[in-house]
Amino acid sequence: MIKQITELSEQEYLLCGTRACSGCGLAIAYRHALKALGKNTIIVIPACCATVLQGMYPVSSAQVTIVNTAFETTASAAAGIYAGLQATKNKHNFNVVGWAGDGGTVDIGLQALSAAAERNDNIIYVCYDNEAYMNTGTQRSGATPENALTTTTPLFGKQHKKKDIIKIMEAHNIPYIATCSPAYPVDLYNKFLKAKSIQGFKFIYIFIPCPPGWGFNPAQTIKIGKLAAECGIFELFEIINGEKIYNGITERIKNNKQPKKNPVEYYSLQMRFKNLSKNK
Ligand SMILES: Cc1ncc(C[n+]2csc(CCOP(=O)(O)OP(=O)(O)O)c2C)c(N)n1
Ligand code: SF4
Ligand SMILES: [Mg+2]
Repeated sequence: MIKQITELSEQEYLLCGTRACSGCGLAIAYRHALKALGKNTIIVIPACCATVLQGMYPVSSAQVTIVNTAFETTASAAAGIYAGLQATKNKHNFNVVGWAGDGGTVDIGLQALSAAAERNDNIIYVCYDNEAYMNTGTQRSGATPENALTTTTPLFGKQHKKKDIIKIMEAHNIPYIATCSPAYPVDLYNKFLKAKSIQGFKFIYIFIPCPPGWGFNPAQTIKIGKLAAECGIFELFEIINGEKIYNGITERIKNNKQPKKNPVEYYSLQMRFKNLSKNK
């Protein structure tokens, strides 16, 4: 575990020149997660921005083994790869990681995810949540928040509440659940390190600010990520064998060491909430 960002390894597994948009929160999170996971890692990625980010064969910005899989199969493909490594007595102690977007997790990949969690397969499953189907043009997903404008909710914003994937995963009684954000890279790095050391199914949720999809200036990715935590829209925590522990800024807010911010600034910096009035 590290205490500050200067302790991060200089070894990069995500090289410069990814195909992500400027200011992409996913690229920042992926870079730090890969530093924690290290070279002996196999990442299973379905159709999503992470596929685009890594580039097209034979060129790749990611320096670990990547298996691209069909949209609904992230967890089953990762579980199968882990089983294959075991069956062939592979000695490299690979971390097998499923890395999917919110659409690929809370909607289309949910069945395979639930099955792998129920079997307690020894993999890490990452849901990076940019709160819409971004790769195909910002369509609304189950994880899109209420009132957000998307290309499929263009007039009044989404009329339904955000699906709570953490509660769904909690119900599977898995050994480790954690939430993190590219705005808090040390916390993110440490949570991936911890997940590596735990046997069984690990679920990591990453809250990903997305400049083009949310409609904000790419220079403000970290600011938006911090504001989300500072006003309690996104919370940092771990659930270890059913016990919930708040971390960082969320722990300070919960224990009244720091006041929760008014969410008006968070909403007003994003075009997707331009329909909201300050009172709603
Ligand atoms: C079965 C299937 N349906 C639809 C698609 C088209 N598709 C590719 S990526 C994508 C959006 C993925 O959204 P999400 O999982 O949230 O990841 P993001 O693009 O936001 O990173 C869609 C709909 C597909 N590839 N396969
Ligand atoms: S659409 Fe959003 S999540 Fe996807 S690459 Fe661009 S900034 Fe990143
Ligand atoms: Mg998405």
